[in-house]
Amino acid sequence: MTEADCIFCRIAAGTAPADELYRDEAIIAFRDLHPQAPVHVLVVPREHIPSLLDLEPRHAEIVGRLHLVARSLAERLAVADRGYRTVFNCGNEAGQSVWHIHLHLLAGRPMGWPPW
Ligand code: DGP
Repeated sequence: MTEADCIFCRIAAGTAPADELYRDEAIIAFRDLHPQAPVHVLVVPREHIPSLLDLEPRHAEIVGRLHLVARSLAERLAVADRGYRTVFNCGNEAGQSVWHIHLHLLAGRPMGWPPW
């Protein structure tokens, strides 16, 4: 998969559509196309990092910032007080289907545990 083929790179570049909620120089966030909860947002680094297995020490700040953006969106979308879940899926058995890391922000319904 090249960056030109990556749907999240295309959304970040503005060449594919998305219901965008946040954008800065390093991060974008947009609503998931197949929402699994009333609020389901993907928080995505603009850099093409295929999976958590590809993280390097230099990514420490951006990974931290993904969580700060998720928290800020949870507050903006008025779900922070009730509770929300953040998830990275890594690899096939975890259900990763888009090979560009993304933090799921899910909220708006009770969440079970463990996830299936
Ligand atoms: P994961 O399975 O963890 O790799 O999550 C990928 C998510 O991305 C999945 O919930 C569906 C979503 N998704 C896939 N393609 C698109 C797209 O083109 N636009 C948007 N907004 N979401 C997408």
